Amino acid sequence: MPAVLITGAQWGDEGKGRATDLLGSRVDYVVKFNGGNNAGHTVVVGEEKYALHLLPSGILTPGVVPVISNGVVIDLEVLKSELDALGGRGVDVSRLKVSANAHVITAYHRTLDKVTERFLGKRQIGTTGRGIGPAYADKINRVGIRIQDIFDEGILRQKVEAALDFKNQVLVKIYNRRAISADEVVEDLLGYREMLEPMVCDTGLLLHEAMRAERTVLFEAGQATMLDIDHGTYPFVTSSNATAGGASTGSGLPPHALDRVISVVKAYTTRVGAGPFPTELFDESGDYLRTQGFEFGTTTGRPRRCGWYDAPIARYAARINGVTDFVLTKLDVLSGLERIPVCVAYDVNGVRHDEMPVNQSDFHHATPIYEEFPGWNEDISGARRFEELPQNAQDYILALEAMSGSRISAIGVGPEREQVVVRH
Ligand code: 2SA
Ligand code: GDP
Ligand code: MG
Repeated sequence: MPAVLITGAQWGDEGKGRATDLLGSRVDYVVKFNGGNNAGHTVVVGEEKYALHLLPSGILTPGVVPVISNGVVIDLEVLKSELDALGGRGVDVSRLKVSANAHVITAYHRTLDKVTERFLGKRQIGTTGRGIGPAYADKINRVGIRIQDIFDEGILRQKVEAALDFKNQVLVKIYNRRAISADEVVEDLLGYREMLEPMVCDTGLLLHEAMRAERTVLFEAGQATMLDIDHGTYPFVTSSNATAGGASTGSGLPPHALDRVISVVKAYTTRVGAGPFPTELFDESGDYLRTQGFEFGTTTGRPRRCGWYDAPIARYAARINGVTDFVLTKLDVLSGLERIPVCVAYDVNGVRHDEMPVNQSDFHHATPIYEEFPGWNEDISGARRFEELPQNAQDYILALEAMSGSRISAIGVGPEREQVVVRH
């Protein structure tokens, strides 16, 4: 398996960090190609729990080369503190490579993210407040600052001044905030030169050479299909491509490089932030999933919205990403439920939709059509083979597999490394 992608099928937090870690010992490079420190990927290794934001989860596996490629937006303060924290816990972080073409998140992006959300009031997206959207907006607007600019002070100053020109007018005149000083931003960025020096390179070339040498490259997406800027529930999305296509533009490897596309899907559904969510539960079942599954944001600590499994969403993810395998996580969280509803289609104003409606307001008004499956009471966290799962759990998995558009190759039965049932 020379190049493999892992992405989320739903609205994030499906357990991508955990799935990446599962493959860790079989890969040579792990590439983060989109997003930034809005992500929160949790990996549990024995007694140790790691919450990774900007760094790819592969950094935890000895020998793996972690790569932050061109599609990522980097908050250098966060990069430094994550590296220091991991280093302090004995993780070797010296192999990290960072693309010279990745864009940086600066103080003004963080400020703009927060003030814009406040300004939107009831219409807010519910962002993580990390400056992600404003940094990508600058990239697309061609006023972004790239990692390579930090190594040329003259260019850096020019670019920061150009980027702040308009923003300061908006901050002062519209948001009634103080203007941001270009000098302060430049000084701050220059302060990271020494840290960056040994890591920065042409990661596109690095990965190209890795592929030629038949090394295994794993792409780890931040966020998920339904949060993708093009294919998600726009505008309630993040500002990057979290789907398979993003791995190519976000890394510089050609689209045909991918051999296997793994989509991580939770045995139920969660979402943080605003936006449509047809199977969302507002009753005690939702509280049950939140409590049993400990559904709180890894980055912000926000309670996640919870609902039942949505098969049209899984089918959509299978189609958009070209999924070859699903990893179904958190099956153990469903233990103890008498009946488990699964959304098989939607009703939109009396019309049945078997696929995700293309029209966003239809999706906002979609009512799930449920099929119910009998639950199980057994503790399944010790199961390691499919046959060791209770019959009803096996039937639930097979039913999801039949309606989700690809095979389910592994099943998470607990957060720890070995708590998994591998089928293929
Ligand atoms: P942003 O900050 O601009 O990317 O926010 C835009 C939308 O994307 C959602 N988003 C996420 N959804 C799930 N998990 C994410 N990572 C953290 C986690 C989130 C947290 O692992 O739990 O801690 O709150 C993530 N990052 C972005 C976000 O909620 C907005 O809907
Ligand atoms: P990511 O953003 O997709 O990497 O997911 P997060 O780390 O934000 O959230 C997933 C959470 O579920 C983490 O706390 C994981 O430790 C946990 N987790 C992953 N797989 C399983 C599983 O199979 N069972 C249980 N109970 N927890 C899991
Ligand atoms: Mg997460």
